[in-house]
Amino acid sequence: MKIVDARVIVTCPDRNFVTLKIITSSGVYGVGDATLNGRELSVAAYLSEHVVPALIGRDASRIEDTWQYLYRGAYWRRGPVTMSAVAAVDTALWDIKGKVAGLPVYQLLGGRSREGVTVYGHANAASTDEVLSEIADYVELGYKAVRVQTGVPGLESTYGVGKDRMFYEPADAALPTENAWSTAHYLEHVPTVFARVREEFGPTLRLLHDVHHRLTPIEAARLGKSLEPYHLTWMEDPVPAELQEGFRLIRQHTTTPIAVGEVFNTIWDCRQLITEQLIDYVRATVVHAGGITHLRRIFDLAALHHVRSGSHGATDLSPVCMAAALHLDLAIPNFGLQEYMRHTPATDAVFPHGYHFADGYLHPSEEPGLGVDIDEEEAARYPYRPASLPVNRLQDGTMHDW
Ligand code: GCO
Ligand code: MG
Repeated sequence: MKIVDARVIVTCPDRNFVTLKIITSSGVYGVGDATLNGRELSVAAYLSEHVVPALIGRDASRIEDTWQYLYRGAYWRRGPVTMSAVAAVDTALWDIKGKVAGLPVYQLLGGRSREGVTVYGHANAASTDEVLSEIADYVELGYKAVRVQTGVPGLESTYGVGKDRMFYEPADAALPTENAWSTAHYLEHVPTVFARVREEFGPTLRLLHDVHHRLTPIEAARLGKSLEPYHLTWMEDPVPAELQEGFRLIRQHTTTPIAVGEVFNTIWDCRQLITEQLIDYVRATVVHAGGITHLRRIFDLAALHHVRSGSHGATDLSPVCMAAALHLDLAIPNFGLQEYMRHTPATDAVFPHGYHFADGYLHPSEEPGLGVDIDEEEAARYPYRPASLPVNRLQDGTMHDW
């Protein structure tokens, strides 16, 4: 079964997505997500200029060998553009393998290790009062875990606060919008929010918070300590993760669990964090970390060191990535939690899928393969629109991490 064609499909049903569709000589095809928020066309070009020509004529059943060819075979390897392209090929080949075998992909990964995949939703609001009512909506829908973000008094705009109730899309303009940031205001405010949330919802609802790389290790240590009474499931991305040993300092000071990794692309990006047990959850994803093959390798390393999975699942990861993530989440022994932001109806129509939400859990499709497709006619109705993620400045104008 040879690869006879591969198409890169860019579409914007409310936001941009890049999808790779690989077609084989037997007529069976597979899909893979290649979306990199705000940098979509760079992955599309990497795929169509450098990867697709090398795929034609290859044996579609050789997933590992194709992965090694695209990773080791590229002198300029790693990085988000390259690894999202490799991921798309890998995911599409797993989809094909499942379809040929007549089995859902999780069966090829060893079968289910649990009954469903616990997911968390996003409660984002300008004020604490509003966020409490959003959390109540999620609880009503059956969610067992909620990420909580609010505006910070004294700051006009804050990361994670959507314009729309129950939906949030950070890539909000063709060129980056600018947000303002004050660590002092933020550190004072966040513990007051979680105190109210625990008071209102009691001790068992799982709560999470995303710091979005904005603190230094000692500031993050202070935040972690001040959140200890509210026993969060995790404090996410407390500091930029380039300096992995920086996490030792946070660890020495707080028992608040730490989740990191949505911007990681390879096992090398998280090796030290995992092997030194500096984090509790690794948030790498199928699309940005080299596909099912490589993410499985990361999770296996994590399992040896008491680190669980907590994959990124924002709306910029397409339903194709979400479908793939769910198969892996269901199979691995060290699953932790899966982010699930819910796509819009237009996105769902472009990507028909069989996974579904029930009572706080997502369940992958039982169809052979990934159980997700792309409707190319529907996709063609939504041409690409440039959209960028914001940038962040301190109140004196200094550029800060977003
Ligand atoms: C999350 C993320 C998102 C990112 C977005 C960037 O935890 O879901 O931090 O909110 O900002 O996915 O593309
Ligand atoms: Mg995040």
